[in-house]
Amino acid sequence: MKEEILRHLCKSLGKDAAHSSVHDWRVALSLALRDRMVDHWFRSTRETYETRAKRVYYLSMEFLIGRLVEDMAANLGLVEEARAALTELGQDYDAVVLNEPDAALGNGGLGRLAACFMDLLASLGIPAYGYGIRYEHGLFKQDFVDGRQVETAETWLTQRNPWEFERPEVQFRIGFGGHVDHHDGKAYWHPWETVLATAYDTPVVGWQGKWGNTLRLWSARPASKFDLESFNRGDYLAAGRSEALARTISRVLYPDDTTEAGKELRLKQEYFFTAASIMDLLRRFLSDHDDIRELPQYVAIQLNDTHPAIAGPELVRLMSDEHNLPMDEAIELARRCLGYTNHTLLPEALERWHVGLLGRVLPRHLEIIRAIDEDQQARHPGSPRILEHDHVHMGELAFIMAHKVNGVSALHTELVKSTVFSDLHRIHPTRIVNQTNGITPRRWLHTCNAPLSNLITREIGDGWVADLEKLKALNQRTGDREFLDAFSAAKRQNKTELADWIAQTCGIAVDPDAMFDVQIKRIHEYKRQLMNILETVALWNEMRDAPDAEWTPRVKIFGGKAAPGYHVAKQIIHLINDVARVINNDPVTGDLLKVVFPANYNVTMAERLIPAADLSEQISTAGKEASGTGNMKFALNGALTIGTLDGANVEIREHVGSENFFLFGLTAREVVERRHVHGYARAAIEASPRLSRVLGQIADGQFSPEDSSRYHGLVGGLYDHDYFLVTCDFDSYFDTQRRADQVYRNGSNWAAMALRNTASMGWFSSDRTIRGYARDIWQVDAVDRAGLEMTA
Ligand code: OX2
Repeated sequence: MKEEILRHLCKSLGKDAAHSSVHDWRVALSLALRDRMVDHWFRSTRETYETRAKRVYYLSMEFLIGRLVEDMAANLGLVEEARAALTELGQDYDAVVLNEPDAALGNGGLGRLAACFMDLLASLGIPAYGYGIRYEHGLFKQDFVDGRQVETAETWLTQRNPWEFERPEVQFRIGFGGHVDHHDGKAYWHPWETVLATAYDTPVVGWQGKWGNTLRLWSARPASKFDLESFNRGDYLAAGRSEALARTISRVLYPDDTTEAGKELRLKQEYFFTAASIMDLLRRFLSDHDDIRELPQYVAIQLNDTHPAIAGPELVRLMSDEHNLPMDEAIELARRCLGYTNHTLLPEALERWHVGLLGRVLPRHLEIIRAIDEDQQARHPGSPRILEHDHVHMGELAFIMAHKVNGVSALHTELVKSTVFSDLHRIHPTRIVNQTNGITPRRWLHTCNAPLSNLITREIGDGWVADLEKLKALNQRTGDREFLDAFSAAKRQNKTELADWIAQTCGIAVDPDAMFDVQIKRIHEYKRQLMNILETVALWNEMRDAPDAEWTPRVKIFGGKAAPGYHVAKQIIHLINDVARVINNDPVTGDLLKVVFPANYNVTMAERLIPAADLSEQISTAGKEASGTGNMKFALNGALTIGTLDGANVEIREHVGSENFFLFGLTAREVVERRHVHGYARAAIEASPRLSRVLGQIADGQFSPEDSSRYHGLVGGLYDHDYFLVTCDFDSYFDTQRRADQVYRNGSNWAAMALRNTASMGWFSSDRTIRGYARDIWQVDAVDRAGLEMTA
């Protein structure tokens, strides 16, 4: 390893060890690790070709990968070797690992799920490609200026990305606009604008390095040659115009995960990567098969939400316009290949394109969408339409073009059936299936939490890393004093490290013995960070009223970004920072209560915070969080959840036992009913002196003395249209927090409950999830290539 690192430093980077920076060492180490992956990768590809195995194609606008060095080293079993090599070379391994920028090609849960799935597809030996966009700028960087969120461009690609292989030879022409000619019963699309999609491949090797898949990300390039004539005339702008236009397409990730955004450019991005992926997979299929009718036997395409839903019409276009299949046959064949995962019920996140826009950008696809709509009507008269009120409904399109549609938790799946797709569900009663999300235990316990991971391995061996259900054995230790102490000590160590980091990055001293209460996720009204900060103020009030009472010291930790155009979410961020400033400087409460909000939450920060959390905040309005995956990561790392009956919380509670979960709040059904009660929010506020007091303080400017009216709108909004029922759940949330305080004060009981959480999380491994997709949707075999035991 040492020699390989030195060789890369010298031969690949052209650097002399004596004059190399930590960046150079990191790139050299990454290249050395990548070398070790390549053999597995080639072998896997060869085997897939030889056995003509069915391949899975996972199409996603987002892959929230984070850092890769540790992940790759861990999967290859090379962490110790890499550490030793760098140490011998006089380098600090941890600093080298920390030098890597996060690949933030995603907004949140949806993108991180895609990244966890890539790990599992490789670990289970399922031949698969992840397809997405190689954004030049991933999710924006967040700073706080006077408590306000300020966004700047993220620049992960200004440094060399050592993991990828550029494939300039893999290129597809992607058209936009123009017109369609019809003659002799055939359609000919003449696009007005064309860009090239070029591939960049990152090998993804699974646990123990036995199988390798590919993450293929597309970058846009100009299709026309550089305009030398303009350049020679001195018109440099004109010379570079087509290049600039093309590049825009893969330049930025939309910083928006739940609202419709970006219109034309976003539609072009979606078509760009989807079309390139479909063309690529068809080319691969046809290199080995003659009859396109066999496609569904060899190809499963999963649509990660509706963003790639244009895959249906694109497949139909290629099969009918270029391979001369009749349209109805093409539709049926495409359907047998496609699966669609729905990740949200929020109406603003269900994509709809105006027919004017879609017809302008993709004229042939609009015709095909009409044909699909008619085909559906002919087969199922009265079916919901794809085209309605001058809009193309991408959810309906994805549903109709998929042979299976899945929700991401049991509750969410039932709501998909009974709300957004109720009519389609009646027509296609077997199409909707549930696949509750999962997380990769490699990254989210084994790699990110060494103290706990080592303790578990000492106790039950290391089989749990490949088969998380083995953690069940820990249930026998919940009465074992010595083991519980060791379990608590591991948590304490993580908390101490986090406290040091908080002191360094935020300048706030926190006590590792206080309860670390963490809410990290995108800032959104439905996720109710607002309720959390209101509860913080209420607690602060009561501590100040009786500072000598028996309190459980708390550190409230927040992390998350707001979409730049989402005004209310940005106000919530501002409020949290304003409240933090006041509380953190209050000598009366001192160490009893601190509020910490480190800027620029990302995967790396999650890996730091989750192992150190005591309490996991999963407090969304019931019925709104499709699943959540952070909730699983916390419980696996021995945090107790305070949460509503929403998304996967429901299943987590079933697995860990209701006595080991702090439940509060209205159910999804009660939420819907409550909204029908006239003036429900005002009534709830008036019935709660505690909440009224807090809202009064915020509205009066107690936390924003420099601008006392800053939160009038936010507070007024709660009185008038508290759609997410912060006011209605507030008291029950507050009381449940106090129950958590009490249990925490009795440390041993808390530790036993936390251990039950860790021990019961096996089911939430994405092993189980991917096996479910493989069996119920893709019809592919999960081969036990990585030595994993079959659990499904
Ligand atoms: C998220 C959902 O909000 C979250 O509940 C879920 O766990 C995650 O997807 C993975 O399934 N954008 N992000 C999501 O949905 C959309 C749309």
